[in-house]
Amino acid sequence: MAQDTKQAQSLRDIAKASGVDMIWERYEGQTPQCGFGQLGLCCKNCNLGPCRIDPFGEGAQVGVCGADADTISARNLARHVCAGSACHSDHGREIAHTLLFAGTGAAPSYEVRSPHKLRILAEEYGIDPGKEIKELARLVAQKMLDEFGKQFEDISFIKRAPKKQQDIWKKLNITPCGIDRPIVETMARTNIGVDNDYKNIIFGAMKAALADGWGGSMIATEATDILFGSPKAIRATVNLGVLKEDEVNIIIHGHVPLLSDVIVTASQDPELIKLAKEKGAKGIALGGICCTANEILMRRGIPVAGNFLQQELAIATGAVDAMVVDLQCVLPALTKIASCFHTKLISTHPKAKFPGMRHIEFREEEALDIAKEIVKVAIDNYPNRDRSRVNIPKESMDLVAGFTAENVFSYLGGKYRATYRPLNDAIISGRLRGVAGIVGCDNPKMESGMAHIKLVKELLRHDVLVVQTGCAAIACAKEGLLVPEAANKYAGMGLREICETVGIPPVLHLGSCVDNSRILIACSNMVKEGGLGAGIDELPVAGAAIEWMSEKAVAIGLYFVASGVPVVFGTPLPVTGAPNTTRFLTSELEGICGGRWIFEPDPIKSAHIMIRHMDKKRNALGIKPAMYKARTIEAD
Ligand code: SF4
Ligand code: MSK
Repeated sequence: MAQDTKQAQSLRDIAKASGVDMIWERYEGQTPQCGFGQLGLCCKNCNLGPCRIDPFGEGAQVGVCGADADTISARNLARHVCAGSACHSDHGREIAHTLLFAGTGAAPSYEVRSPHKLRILAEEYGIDPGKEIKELARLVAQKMLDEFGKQFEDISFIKRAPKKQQDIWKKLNITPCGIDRPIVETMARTNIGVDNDYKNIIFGAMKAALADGWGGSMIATEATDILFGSPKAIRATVNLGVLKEDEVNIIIHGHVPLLSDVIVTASQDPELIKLAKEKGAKGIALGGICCTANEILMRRGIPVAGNFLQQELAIATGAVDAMVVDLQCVLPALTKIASCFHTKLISTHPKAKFPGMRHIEFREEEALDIAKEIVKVAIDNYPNRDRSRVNIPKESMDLVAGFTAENVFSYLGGKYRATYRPLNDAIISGRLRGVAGIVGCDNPKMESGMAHIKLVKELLRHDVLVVQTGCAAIACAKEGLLVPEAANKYAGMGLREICETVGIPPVLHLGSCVDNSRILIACSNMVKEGGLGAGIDELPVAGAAIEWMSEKAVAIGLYFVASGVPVVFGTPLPVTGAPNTTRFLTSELEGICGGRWIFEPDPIKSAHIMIRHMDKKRNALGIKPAMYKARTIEAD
């Protein structure tokens, strides 16, 4: 049994002894899960239904309105994409809004920490970058906010994509005009009696997904870099072992770093540290969960306590004095487990409240005062910790995070200038076979995080450089794959040579889920650098979200597919009861936009699908095959 699984099991046993089920038991309680739902064959889009299609061909083959399996499954998928795109893009809007506040002075806790990036963005938006910083912040933020409401004009960052991709999108009429509009339009066409052509519905969904990847998520990444600083490579620690026996432990969980960054500042306040000491603690320790963890990890070096599946486990350690949540990926079940321990749960966002959770509403204008109030709740709760029930797992691991599309390739050997030349040359020479993006959630349907880990190890030994975001990055970090030493242990000869020469890990942590936009930019930069074809679809690159669970992952998957990248999902999208929709997504799309979906639960087989794709692309480019044979690695 893997270390992480053992750790989870012992904390699950503790929860069980308190009579509380965790996500694994609740999943078991749902099995067998609804077959119609899994196949994408149920519809409740109107009150003529709910309807369902008989997958065995004996019962109804159309709903009351006449919609068949392909229409129903495509509409359901499109709605998932809209929800996922809306979620990430709304996150982007919030950060842009705070950037505006930083410019107007309405939110004194925020300032521009990366003026350099602000000036670059200003130039891109056609604003004179020589203006004073606050004015620039205002103007750039306003441009970003305007992107959401555009009606006819293409979103600005679409110009960052290679011309080939832009031309494909234009021809398919899926270039997003605005960010909100394609999402609303796609929701509208999934209504009863509107769009009934499964292909047309999926093209609509692609437009909404592109609005996220090249729009809302990209704005989230850029505005966060401007406000909180462009990340640089940074070493930190990961796993529940980062919790402290003798300090006030505060877990920050969610996605949007507006509050969590200020909590980091509040936790360093001498008055609050003094108060913590008066209560008997040695200090205040912060740890993150999910993507807000990734945000404060890569900019502030804050330890990561865990990924999605560890949120309940963290509370079961008995050592968390407060868990502060913003929004996204926060389980409503937290209130149940917290009721058995002393942990105070605090929701903070007006859009994300939880019955049974204390709500301290976050407002940017008073961010630091609110953050201090929250930290004080945790400190006051420290004396309530029952030492006899504290079980902090000993596992923790080092990791290096903080790579971006701008900095990664100066680390990769562009000593005097940030250039993609060393990367492209390494691929062209065959030292590197290709690049894989391994991203997304973890899922109780699989052994926690293990599918990511097995997939990544298999890719590494075949000389594939891996870039990661989200909970997948946290899972692999816990396994020790995100430190330079991992190259020696796991990488093939070519990848190892590169990593050891420049001192980087073979797996590069690029940030949170919205930072998948960094991967799009990195791919575009590889094309621009030259020698690897005219479009992203020609690159030897592939993606996987093998343990996906969120609708956001579906949106991410689709914007990569639409951008020319094949994407592996471990459990299929809920479309497989509809043969035409499935064939379109998993095969025909490749001839249209270069990317397609692959459904493969086995991580080793998944790795080989990705490797074969890279080899096929290398061959088409006319570049040499991979230089080295796969490295043989003894099972550890
Ligand atoms: Fe049934 Fe059609 Fe209504 Fe869906 S839209 S619930 S298939 S009648
Ligand atoms: S947090 S969306 S579980 S990656 Fe981004 Fe993790 Fe998936 Fe949430």
